[in-house]
Amino acid sequence: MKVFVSFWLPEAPIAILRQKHTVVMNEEQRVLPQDELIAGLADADAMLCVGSRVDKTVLDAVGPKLKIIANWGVGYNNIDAEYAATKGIMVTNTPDVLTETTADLSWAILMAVARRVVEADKYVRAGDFVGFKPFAMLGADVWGKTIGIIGYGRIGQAVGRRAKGFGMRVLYHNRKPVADDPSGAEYTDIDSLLKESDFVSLYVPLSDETRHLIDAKRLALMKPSAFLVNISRGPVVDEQALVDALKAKTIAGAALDVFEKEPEVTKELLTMSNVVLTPHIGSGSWETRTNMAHVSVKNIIAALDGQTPPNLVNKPVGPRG
Ligand code: 8YV
Repeated sequence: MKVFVSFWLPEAPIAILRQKHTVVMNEEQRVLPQDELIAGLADADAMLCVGSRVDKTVLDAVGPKLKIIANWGVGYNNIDAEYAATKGIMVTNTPDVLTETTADLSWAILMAVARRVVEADKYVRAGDFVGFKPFAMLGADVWGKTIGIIGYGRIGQAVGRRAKGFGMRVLYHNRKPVADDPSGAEYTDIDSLLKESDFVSLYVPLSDETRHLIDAKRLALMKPSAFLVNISRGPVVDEQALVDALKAKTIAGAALDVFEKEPEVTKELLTMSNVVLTPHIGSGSWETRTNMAHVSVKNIIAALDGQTPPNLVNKPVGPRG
């Protein structure tokens, strides 16, 4: 059967697909425009979706054989999974494999903004380090502070576990309190979390409910000494409201791996030294991004063998193709 892969992926997982199926892969390092995506899907039985937007228009145009869209990523807001279900198309994602790697980057950018690592690196490279200055380039302590984690799923909890190593108090907000949570994290409402935390860190999926969850009103609840970390999805934060809060110094800084209009970044952020910016690399280690492809491949093979794929996220109506 034909599997369409929308962006180049490493050979090891793709070789497994090739043992049973014909793989047609976009070999270029570019996200395909909609017309090329539709053309690639015309006679495909499966799609391995890497960063492509699969909306109603694409789903209305796909060929009759398409059974599964295996998203390479845990977040699948790029795919209209509910609409796909009405057409009998399965949608899967890649949970678990990327949890720890994403939690690591979250800490990397949190520490970087608190301790001014990026600024300090620039300072040394510019030749400005001409003598030790005890009170230059000072940052904020991380250890012993309070971190507020919004979205306490797999990644949020992995971040919470790491916080314990820094002797921090961990607050979290989630749709529901997590049962049997061994970490000692405290469940709180979102506004109390914003008021009490020194670091506010976001791990919610993007939905109508979470779009602009962090808006001007909520930013205003944060302490002037607090930092915001976003590694979830850009539109969870009202980026202009964040710029305004940073300019007004009502918060101390931000570390962002995702952006509201990605890959566009609000210009003012680029000039702010109390902001650390990374290009959506939360899961970005070679091992993890390869393992994500292995998970997508497993889901496709199961679906094409007539089984329920392990990471199904929608409820397709009846079989297809
Ligand atoms: C992916 C991610 O790289 O898994 C996710 O949700 O954000 C990343 O790991 C991204 O989704 C690819 O578009």
